[in-house]
Amino acid sequence: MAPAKTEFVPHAVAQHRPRRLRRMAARLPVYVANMREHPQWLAMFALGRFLPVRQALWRLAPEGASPDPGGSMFGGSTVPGAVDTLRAEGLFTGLQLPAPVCEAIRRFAETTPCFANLSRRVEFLPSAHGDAVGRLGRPVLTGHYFDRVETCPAVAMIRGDPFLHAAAAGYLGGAARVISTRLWWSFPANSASDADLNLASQEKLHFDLDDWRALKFFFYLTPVDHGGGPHVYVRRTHNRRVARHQWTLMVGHPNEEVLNAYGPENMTTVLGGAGHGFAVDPFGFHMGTVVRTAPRLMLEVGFGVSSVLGHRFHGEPAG
Ligand SMILES: O=C(O)CCC(=O)C(=O)O
Repeated sequence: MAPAKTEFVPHAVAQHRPRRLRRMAARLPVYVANMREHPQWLAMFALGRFLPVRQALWRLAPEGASPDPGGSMFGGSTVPGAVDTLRAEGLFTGLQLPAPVCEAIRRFAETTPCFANLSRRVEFLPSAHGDAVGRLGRPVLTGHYFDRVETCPAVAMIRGDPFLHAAAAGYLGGAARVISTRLWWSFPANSASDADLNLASQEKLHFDLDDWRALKFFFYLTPVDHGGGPHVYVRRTHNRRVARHQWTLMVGHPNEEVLNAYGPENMTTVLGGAGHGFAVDPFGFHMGTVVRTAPRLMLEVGFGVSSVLGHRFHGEPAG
């Protein structure tokens, strides 16, 4: 199994209020679309950031059965162990994809065009990243597959894996269901602007408000070291929240402010070889980081508890 190292890395990217407002403005079309399609989303978006509300709903959640499932591709981890770690830390590392499954997704991604910077305007093969930058005229930090991921059988196998479903039911309760499947590249970028970083969710600590309760499984399909754009998670922030991070419309907050509030010792950088998987409660503060070396290929399988909220199932923003 590829070792998952966790360690503290300082991130001193200061954010200022006008930038935060710009970030919010950039997300506005998605918020409006969510509200139109699913008016219930507004209640979750407005109230889901308040810890007492979340905790009350958590207490009311139906128990989920979480026996250790047979037939999983993930040996070596027990469901109760994963659920206990998630409850305590908000982060569980230590899953490993079988090499052929990891290879199959990587081959799919290398031979299927992806879309630049979350927009369908420019599509390109990952080997032609430089060409995409030229066509777009600005840095291309990410390449998403959106619904094209549905044509990759190995992704469907992971999404259906009994371990993921049992761990999600154990953590979220009986209503747990898949609410997202995303596959994307993060590419090296030396001159990314603040707006580029915001769009790519890189270098900016934030929490997600996808559902009243949610859980995301991430898998690195390429090896990720310090230069490879590792995921960063601030442990225990899934159930701790200072008032300032509840009484605000912002989901992103300056990195230094978050570290001061919750302790730099809780900031964890997830490193791992190809196939390394981990689970996070995305209400905890987290972020991607800029890739400095080789492109990172990442798979996300997200679980939530509501069937009626406006989920962007493949990560595509509202048009
Ligand atoms: O790219 C990553 O590691 C993190 C992605 C992220 O922040 C998110 O899914 O909200």
